[in-house]
Amino acid sequence: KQTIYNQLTEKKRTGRRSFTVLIDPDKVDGTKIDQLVSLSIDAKVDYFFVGGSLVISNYLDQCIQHIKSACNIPVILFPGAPSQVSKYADALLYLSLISGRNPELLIGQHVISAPFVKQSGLEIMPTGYMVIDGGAPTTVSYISNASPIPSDKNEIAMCTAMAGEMLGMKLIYMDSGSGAKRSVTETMIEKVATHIEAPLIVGGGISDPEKAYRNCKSGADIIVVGNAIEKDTSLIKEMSNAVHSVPVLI
Ligand code: 1GP
Repeated sequence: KQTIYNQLTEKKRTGRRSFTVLIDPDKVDGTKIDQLVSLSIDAKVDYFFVGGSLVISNYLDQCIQHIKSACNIPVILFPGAPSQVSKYADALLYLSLISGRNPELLIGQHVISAPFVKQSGLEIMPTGYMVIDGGAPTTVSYISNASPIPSDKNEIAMCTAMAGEMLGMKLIYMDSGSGAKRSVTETMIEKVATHIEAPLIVGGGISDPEKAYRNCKSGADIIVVGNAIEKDTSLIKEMSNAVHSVPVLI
């Protein structure tokens, strides 16, 4: 069986970008999920990320089961905490907050949850998670108790991503935080993308299709959008089309 990671590297090799819809289990009910799923099928969305910095409800398993029963789009966990693991998903972004210096989020929580994560049987994708300053404190920057990378420090971002990759991380995720005022700059994306081989995920504050398109042109392989879609679901199709219209570079 082809793993999701193999699919991602194959897409990267052939220059095809992916569009991902982020679903926060706290913000959706059954009806909303049905609506998002049907729009996402129609828009040819590549993946769902499910999770968030704060998942308050006990609704994660149910939310994922609901998505899985309605479509074949892979569901990838994007956990804000070790408790956000569900065996019903297809894969797990195994995040280490490499932009921060909080040992709990670099390795501590991983040690505590390791047996549980392994037992889940999920495809584990080690991910170097980099929070980039988004102009104002976001939930992730507050909760992580770690400074984000300043938005204009492209070299720091580049060296952090390179170090993460050499430590064995298979994906790099640059995130300016959900609802960020400023999303990651194109110059920073380009700087990071040209120095790593791993697929590059970019998200946080992406609110229009043009931005999604330009991020891909700058080197992002996977674009993640949550907030903007919650406000206007018609953006699912526009964003997905924009990401998929980026010329394939070989
Ligand atoms: C946040 O990258 C995601 O972790 C998505 O952010 O909700 O701002 O689209 P938005």
